[in-house]
Amino acid sequence: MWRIRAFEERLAQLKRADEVPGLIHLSIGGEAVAAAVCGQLRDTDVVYSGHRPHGHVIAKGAALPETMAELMGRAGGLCQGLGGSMHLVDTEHGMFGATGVVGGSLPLALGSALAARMRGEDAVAVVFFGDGAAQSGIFAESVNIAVLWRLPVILVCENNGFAEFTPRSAHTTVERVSDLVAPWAIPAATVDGNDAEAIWAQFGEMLRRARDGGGPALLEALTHRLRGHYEGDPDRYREALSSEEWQRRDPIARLQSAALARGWFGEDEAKTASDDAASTVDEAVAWARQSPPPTPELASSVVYAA
Ligand SMILES: Cc1ncc(C[n+]2csc(CCOP(=O)(O)OP(=O)(O)O)c2C)c(N)n1
Ligand SMILES: [Mg+2]
Repeated sequence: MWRIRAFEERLAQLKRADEVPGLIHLSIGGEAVAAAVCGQLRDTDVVYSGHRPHGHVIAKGAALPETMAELMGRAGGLCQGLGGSMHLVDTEHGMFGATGVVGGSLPLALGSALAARMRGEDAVAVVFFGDGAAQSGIFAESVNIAVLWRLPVILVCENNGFAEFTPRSAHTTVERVSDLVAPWAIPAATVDGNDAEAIWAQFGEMLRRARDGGGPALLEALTHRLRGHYEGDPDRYREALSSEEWQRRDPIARLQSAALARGWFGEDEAKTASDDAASTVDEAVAWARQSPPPTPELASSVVYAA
């Protein structure tokens, strides 16, 4: 969570300095979901994401230098600089893809789950999507097939209450995304998405079940995006959180104080770990900056024309 936070805070600065091309959507405030879900997965488990993918990619184990280089459009990036923020892929660590097509990853995760089943492997596929994506038709179609074929796939909805600039109440009268799967009677739960331990426990149960052939599940994590929809969004459509409220909700501060209270680590170790996260990000930026942009030859080598 520290690494994701440090990475994205740095990314916001780089965006303002015009060192990062294209739109970027940050997950600052929602790190607990990525960490508590991906922290329980193996490299052979597959993850899909959407347009807010950085936390998922980092939590799934992608190297920070290559991830940063991809965001900066450099040839050393995860996708040789040809993808950028919304197309981060790292198959070595089971990060099979992000997409700017809202809801577009849902059926892809079903495909990976089906592939694992056909190969006789116990791998599980996980797809992260937003409350807005849950409003697309492909959501219901995907749940239907996942249940019908009892696929090892877990749908993780990060419900931050907004789709771009529109609150959920303007899209639907159904408050909880977890209620949307009621007709299929699969395990579905809503948890506090800023409580890493609660997510860990709930997701862990769903993961064990899916790995053992129990089929799909849906986890809804209620969270909050601290930044605008995209970096540069004037964010005038919602009230800003007070700093006290943010302190109360901040998933990192919450887990850290729980960990300190239980003696998992001391203040000094916490400070060292958070400083280490910041210096790892500094190194990633330095590495990305020395990586050249993709050549026209590279770009044309990956274009297919019939
Ligand atoms: C198919 C499709 N329709 C519309 C858009 C425009 N769009 C980009 S982000 C977004 C909102 C997504 O909301 P949500 O799924 O809740 O994710 P969040 O941004 O809140 O993380 C929309 C509608 C898109 N990218 N793709
Ligand atoms: Mg949303």
